[in-house]
Amino acid sequence: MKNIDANGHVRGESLFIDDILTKQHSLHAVVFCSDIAHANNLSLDISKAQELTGVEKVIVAKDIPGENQIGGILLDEHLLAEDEIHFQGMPLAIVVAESQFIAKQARKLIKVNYNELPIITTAKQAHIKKHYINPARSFQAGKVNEAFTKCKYVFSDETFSNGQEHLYLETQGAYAEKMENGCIKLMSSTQGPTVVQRIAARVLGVPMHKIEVDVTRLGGGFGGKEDQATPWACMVALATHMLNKPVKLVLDRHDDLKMTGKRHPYESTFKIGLDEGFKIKAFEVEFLQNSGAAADLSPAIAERTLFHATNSYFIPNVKTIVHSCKTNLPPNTAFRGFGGPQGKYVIESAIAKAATELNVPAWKIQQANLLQENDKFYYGQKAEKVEANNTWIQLDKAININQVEQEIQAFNVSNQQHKKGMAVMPICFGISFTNTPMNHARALVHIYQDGSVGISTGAVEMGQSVNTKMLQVAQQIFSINADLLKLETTNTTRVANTSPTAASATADLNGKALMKACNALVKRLKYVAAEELSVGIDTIKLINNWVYINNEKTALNWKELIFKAFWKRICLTENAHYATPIINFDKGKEKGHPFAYHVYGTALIQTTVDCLRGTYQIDRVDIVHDFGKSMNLGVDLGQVEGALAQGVGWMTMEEIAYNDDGRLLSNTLSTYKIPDVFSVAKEIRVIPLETEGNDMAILKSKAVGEPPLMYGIGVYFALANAIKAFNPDYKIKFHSPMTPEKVLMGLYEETT
Ligand code: MTE
Ligand code: LUZ
Ligand code: MOS
Repeated sequence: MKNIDANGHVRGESLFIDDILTKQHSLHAVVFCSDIAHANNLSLDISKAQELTGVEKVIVAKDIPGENQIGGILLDEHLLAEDEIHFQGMPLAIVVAESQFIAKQARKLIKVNYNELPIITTAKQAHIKKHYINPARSFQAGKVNEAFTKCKYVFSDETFSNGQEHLYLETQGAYAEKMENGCIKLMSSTQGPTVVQRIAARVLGVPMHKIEVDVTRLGGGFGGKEDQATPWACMVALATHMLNKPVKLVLDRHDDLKMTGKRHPYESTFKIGLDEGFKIKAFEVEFLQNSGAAADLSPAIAERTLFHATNSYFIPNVKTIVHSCKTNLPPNTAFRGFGGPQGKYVIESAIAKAATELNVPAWKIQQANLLQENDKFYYGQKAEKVEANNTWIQLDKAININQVEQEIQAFNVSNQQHKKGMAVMPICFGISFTNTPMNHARALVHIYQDGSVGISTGAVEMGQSVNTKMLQVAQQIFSINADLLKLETTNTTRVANTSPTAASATADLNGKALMKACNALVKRLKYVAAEELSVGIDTIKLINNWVYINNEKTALNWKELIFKAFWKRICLTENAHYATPIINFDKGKEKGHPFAYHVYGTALIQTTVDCLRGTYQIDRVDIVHDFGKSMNLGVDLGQVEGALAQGVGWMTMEEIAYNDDGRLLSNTLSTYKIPDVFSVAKEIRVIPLETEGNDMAILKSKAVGEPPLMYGIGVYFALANAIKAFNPDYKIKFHSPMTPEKVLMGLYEETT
């Protein structure tokens, strides 16, 4: 099935927040934010702004009727600053006016006074001062210290991976309308409608039933709207509540870049120990997560970093610890991979370090340590249906790794200005929210009396085509034409208490709930058909819009069956609930079975560096990816390619820069470079691994949203290898992104 949004998107007819036709008397809000990163004794003079013609109100913290608190995991974040400012871009006031233009004019008239305080911008500075969000988490297995003493080789080093801007095409935004009895309807570009509902209710001091959240679709989220769509929705809710008029707030790109958190930068130190056969026997890491000024989702992200610290490898003795370091940056947040990429970057750096020191190709160490069936992950889960080796072997069959290496060596011998480098990148990513209680979903299905169907789930469409997948699930079970099916908006009054669309698990969770609802309806309809046709219920089948008795088509079709059922007063609506079975995790012991299953894959990346300029290109990426039995290969290939491009951007060119004052320097698209069509790989080949699939995945089609981003990590090491081919003095530094500037310096660095 084609992506059901394709036509609307191409024709520009799909609706996003800024496309909603505002009602008469609608107002427009802009956010006045802090220009400095840390201060107290804040006072605002809003009088000049209030006086400007067309301004309805300048809203500040003391206007909030409920709690000025938007924290999710920890209650540590104000919607609007009270006495203290914690980061540059922190919202201080909301200006509401007849037009966005007037609101922006008024914003310039606000005067602010404060007492500036010293700031912290890096995780390491915070760590030294023991400035943390919450207590550290540590996982371990085996006996690490003892194991290191027995290792033939032990290496250690430091790594840094930078943040990443989500750069969803649609910036953050929301629109609020006041309904009767003090109720508010919010249209929000959020991955978490229930998060928005819960926090908006808290801010207004009303029960959740007074807030309805409706989401049509997002122009991209990538994790950036899992938690951080909430403040803007709360702001319009607040403004509507106070002013009794509809209010719209859509951040312009500059405000969005400045005010929102990003992927967490990590500074880490590792120690890796190997035996003479290059088996990794011990691994130890200390992760310093730069969490920013408030918790947001940082503790959960830190946890997933620990889960993925060993990537696709089996290591018997492991000890990891993560500190969520509190700094004066905007609170960093979920971003595709959710701390997993940061964890994997470190183990891959450790392997690259060992490979350099031992003068063997890294891929030989990688291959020697791949996870095998029934190995235990170091957090206790037994590895089942492991595809680490399979994807590696299939890749090697499709493109002989050894041969590629030799061709590259031959090329490098005979070329001076250009050098090539390759790297293999295996991935292993756990599917489920690591917080077990979040793994549930619901679906609501109405069959209307004319036979058409309306489907509601808790899934939010954000480009990943989850709506198409939901439609496919229903179509398969009802066995009717797709044009009879419609995906409704995601709305908290139809499907309540939802987990956000995240963790790549949305299609699994909501799809399974939808499947249950559809199956229950089919059972009811079969009963009607059996009665109508005077046969046993077990003989009835619904196939391609028709009722069959065993394999014989009857004269009864879907529409007539529905109409008959309606007149028989049969309920044509069903609501179903799904909660992932089996999973559990004991946070006391830090052991358990947190994931429904894992997604595997292996990529081979080839790059060429221009050794005069430091510029480079990715020649090709070959991937064998474990889709299970993909229910929509077009969609899933799109996810792999998009995620790869995003991973490549993170590892090569996207350079978030804050100055010592905590001011974002990369605050425009001229100073923050993301991959375009010229910088993605010249050739990408994605080969689906042939497997039986996994019953915990929807229709055996494995989750695909986040895992392939981590193939991009291989590009860092492929480039480092190309530099090494030109400059034998080059010492690989594990400091991403590998920008052309860094490549150039590496090409010409000398041993000191
Ligand atoms: N694909 C598109 N086009 N746009 C997005 O915002 N978000 C990614 C991924 N793919 C995203 C995307 C992230 S971060 C996640 S968690 C998953 O989609 C969420 O959707 P799923 O659970 O349906 O895979
Ligand atoms: N969000 C979350 C996530 O709340 N928990 C998770 O485990 C997770 N994993 C990936 C992406 N978002
Ligand atoms: Mo994705 S980081 O789980 O929104």
